[in-house]
Amino acid sequence: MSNDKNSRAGFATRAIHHGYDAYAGHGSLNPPVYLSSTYTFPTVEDGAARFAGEQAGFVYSRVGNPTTALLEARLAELEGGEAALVTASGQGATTSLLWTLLAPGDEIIADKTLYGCTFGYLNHGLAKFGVKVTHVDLADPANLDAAINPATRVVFFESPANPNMRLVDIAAVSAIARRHGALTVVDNTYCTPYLQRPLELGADFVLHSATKYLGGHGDLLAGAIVGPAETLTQVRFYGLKDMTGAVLSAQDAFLVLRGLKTLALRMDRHCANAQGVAEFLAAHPKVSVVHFPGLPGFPQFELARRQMAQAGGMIAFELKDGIEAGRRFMNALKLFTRAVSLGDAESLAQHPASMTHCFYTPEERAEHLIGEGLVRLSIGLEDLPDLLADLEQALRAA
Ligand code: 4LM
Repeated sequence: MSNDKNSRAGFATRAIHHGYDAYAGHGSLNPPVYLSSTYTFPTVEDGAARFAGEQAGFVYSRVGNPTTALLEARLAELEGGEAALVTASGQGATTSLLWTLLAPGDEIIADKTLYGCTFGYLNHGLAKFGVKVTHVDLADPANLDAAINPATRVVFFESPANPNMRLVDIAAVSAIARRHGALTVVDNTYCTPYLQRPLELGADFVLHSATKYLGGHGDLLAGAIVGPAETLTQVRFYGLKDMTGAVLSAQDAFLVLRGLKTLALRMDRHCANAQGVAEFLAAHPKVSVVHFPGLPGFPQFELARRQMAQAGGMIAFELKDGIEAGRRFMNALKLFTRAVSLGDAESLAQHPASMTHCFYTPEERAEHLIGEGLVRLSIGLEDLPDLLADLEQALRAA
């Protein structure tokens, strides 16, 4: 299928076909996995021309590989971006991009709530190298207007935020950042491009932990950055090649490509199951609060409807009897698996304050709106009645 046809096709079709022409090779239905670290040059002059960027072709897999290049083309297409760059993990995507965009003396304004290791990298990594890190509650775009200044080079956030599900109005925040000459970076891991496309709303870069929904099976680590081709070339040759070396293997790129084939199907099921679980929890007498964008009582319900195609597969909630009840509940689960990560076929439960967000101090968690009693669920692909039965028995034990 040619790329011309693909660009007019629907999301699922492009997730399965974009960028690959089986007839151009041996007719292999699946793309080949190029297990090669290095590439041969017909002559020394050809090698020099490839290194100089004057001749198309690969030189070394730390800067490019045909299998990872196919995944990059497909992700750029799905996010509606000019180009993409894949990395060995989501963390590798964040660090490779920000090491490239920021220099000492610059400021990054990040949302209050971020995945724990992103918070760690900003505050214990970037901050050590002369980059000013300022956290602002971006749920209200007016806060950005008040904080942004000539030193602000990057505005960074997740929507929904991990783990408390707060949303950021991507269009409003990107417009303010652009007006002040700052770049907007959105971590779109929770949504995937099937549910939300930040570049179409005005963001400059999208990040992913492809470990999660894009891979979809809990069997790999991967990351991706999507954005303007020129800057991503700089990220490839500086942030990735020199600074982090966080290069994705061809084998794992193949697995992400395989995951993408079922992304639309899986997301529909994750979302339907999560809606059912969220409604069940919201009606349960032992539950004090459910954070899920698909509930009419969610404080940013209208923004969710505007910005997300569906409410996603992630839920956070708290029990009326607090953190100890939350522990009893989690230990009583039989079908839900106690594990971090998200976006897998299996439903997962974890306690952010002691797991994914233990890199914040207790004071920082309070300041950054991460409740000590919060329980996070990644709703999988099982049968909804089985999930509800497990939650019911675990809540009885809580
Ligand atoms: C977790 N998350 O939450 P790698 N961005 C977001 C994430 O949730 C994560 C990363 C980046 C979890 C991992 C244990 C919004 C990770 C980092 O893990 O480096 O692929 O992605 O449970």
